[in-house]
Amino acid sequence: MSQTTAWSPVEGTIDEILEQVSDPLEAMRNSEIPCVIIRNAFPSAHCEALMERFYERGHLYDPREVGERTLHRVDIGTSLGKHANDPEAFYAHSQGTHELFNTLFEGYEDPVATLYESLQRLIPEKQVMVARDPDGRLYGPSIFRTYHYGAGHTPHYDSVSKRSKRYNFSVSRFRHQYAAVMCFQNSEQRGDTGEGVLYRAPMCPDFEKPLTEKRFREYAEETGIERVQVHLEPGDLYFFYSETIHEVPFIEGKKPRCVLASFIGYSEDDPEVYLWS
Ligand SMILES: O=C(O)CCC(=O)C(=O)O
Ligand SMILES: [Fe+2]
Repeated sequence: MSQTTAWSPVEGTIDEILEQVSDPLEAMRNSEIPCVIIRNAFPSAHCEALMERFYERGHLYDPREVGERTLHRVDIGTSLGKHANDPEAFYAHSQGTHELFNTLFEGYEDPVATLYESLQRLIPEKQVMVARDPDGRLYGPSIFRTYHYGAGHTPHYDSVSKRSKRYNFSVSRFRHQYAAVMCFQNSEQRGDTGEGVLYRAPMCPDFEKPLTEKRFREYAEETGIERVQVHLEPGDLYFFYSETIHEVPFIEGKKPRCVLASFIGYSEDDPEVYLWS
């Protein structure tokens, strides 16, 4: 990669991406590129139809109109972060997600399979699989996350081992963590809001203070850290190094943003690559 190239996503079909960068995961880890975007990885018409199905079957709803009527992210799937303190409940919930996903996509292509197969094609030398514990119990494979008005993520990084220190989970064995995110529905886009932002900032101790003080965005501006916003259409799938600082500026407008997302555990010298959510 030439040093003079702007820090911008490598995108296109999987073949087009691999022509430009032979080891995309390494290029992301080294901050040579922010992410790869597989355009039209999944049919956008299937995203729309599945979104309707999620509402019809009650998996998706406006959190301000249901239950406690408080704003929160609506998830379809299992989140390790939410269940980490209760591994038994986590594996039981994960099993429920596998059962749900077995029938949820009937009549359409399976977006979780698309996500896994796409990663497998990017790293053909590895075995891409659902994360599992030593007894074979599976983690949730992927999760639909729906962000309504006011929801998002402030700048952060994700690492089960380095940040969350969840050494009791098998995924902590991997040296690196990535994320795969497929757009299912965009919010009304207003400038800066509603779509993911990546900073050219693999986590380092200097960032702790601005992150905890919730002023990383200002810090990045002051110190000249590059940032890119990732513009996606339904069916586009992007991969990034989740140990680099990233955010999802809070959603505006009536229409929620919905994505399908998995984390990825990867080590250079480990033939297996685990995915979970
Ligand atoms: O939804 C996104 O674009 C990124 C969400 C996020 O922070 C993650 O997957 O780690
Ligand atoms: Fe994240």
